[in-house]
Amino acid sequence: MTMQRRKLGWADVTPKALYLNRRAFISGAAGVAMAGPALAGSLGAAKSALSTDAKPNTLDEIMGYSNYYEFGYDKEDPARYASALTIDPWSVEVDGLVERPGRYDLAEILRGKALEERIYRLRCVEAWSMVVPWVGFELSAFLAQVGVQPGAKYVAFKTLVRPEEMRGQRGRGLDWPYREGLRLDEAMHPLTILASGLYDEPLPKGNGAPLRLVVPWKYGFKSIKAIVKMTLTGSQPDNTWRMQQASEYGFYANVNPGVDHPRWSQATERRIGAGLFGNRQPTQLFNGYAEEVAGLYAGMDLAKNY
Ligand SMILES: Nc1nc2c(c(=O)[nH]1)N[C@H]1C(S)=C(S)[C@@H](COP(=O)(O)O)O[C@H]1N2
Ligand SMILES: [Mo]
Repeated sequence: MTMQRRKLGWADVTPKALYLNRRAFISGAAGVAMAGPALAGSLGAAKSALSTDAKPNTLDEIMGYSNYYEFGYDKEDPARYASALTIDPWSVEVDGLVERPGRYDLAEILRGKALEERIYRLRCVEAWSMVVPWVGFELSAFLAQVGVQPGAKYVAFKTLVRPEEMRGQRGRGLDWPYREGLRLDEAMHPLTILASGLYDEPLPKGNGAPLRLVVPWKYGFKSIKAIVKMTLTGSQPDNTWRMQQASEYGFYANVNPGVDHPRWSQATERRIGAGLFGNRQPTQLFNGYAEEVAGLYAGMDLAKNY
């Protein structure tokens, strides 16, 4: 994005799965691939009608081409370096306009939540895309657990800061912690999930373990990883890429083929893993979820509120 220091090259076009030490970031994934239904997966997530029927990218494609600046700027960095992260114990601090503020440990957050497989399209603002079979639960279920007060209009999220384990945080880089936010109605939408799994296994560290946001109709940067804090607030929170370059990255970040990034077109996208040629496809308004979410933005100027 803004921080990118080089032009797109072959490294961007060819996911470097062969470079990756799969054992470093996947536990048991090979078993999933080979075992078939009887042994597949460990989470037993229910299928969801909200999943796309598009074919998911492979685990290697998903893990081998990723943005997670806490581990570096390169697409391969999360797969190379995220194994250094400790994710147990983990808790999320919840404050602001909530009935039950406090520190919720991961077990408390997951307790009683029906895990579902949500196969979603993911569209990065950089104009590449994937299809990802996440496992998670609706953010609205967690918001019900903490109790949203009437004055709350937004949810703000923060990622862990731990430079000892997140090598990308040692230099200057972004203004840590990575921050994101949603309007409350966006946060409550059934498509918006907290993901704790991928391919029916616990979420890999490089994908934002143990808990990340997924908002499939928005550019990928909204889907914040490794969440440690949520704040319910009355005013629009900061978000990292908007703070970095507000003329290029907004708060809403709804996928929109008709609103170009100042430096590139958003009309088409490159599907990771689709091969080198003929792999550009038209970008869909709201990433194909217009039927579900367009109503949230009725009357809004989408070019102004990018
Ligand atoms: N904490 C944190 N969350 C993050 C990012 C990041 O750098 N740090 N990158 C974002 C961007 S730009 C994208 S495209 C998605 C990528 O998610 P994926 O690894 O599942 O493809 O994560 C988003 N969430
Ligand atoms: Mo992105």
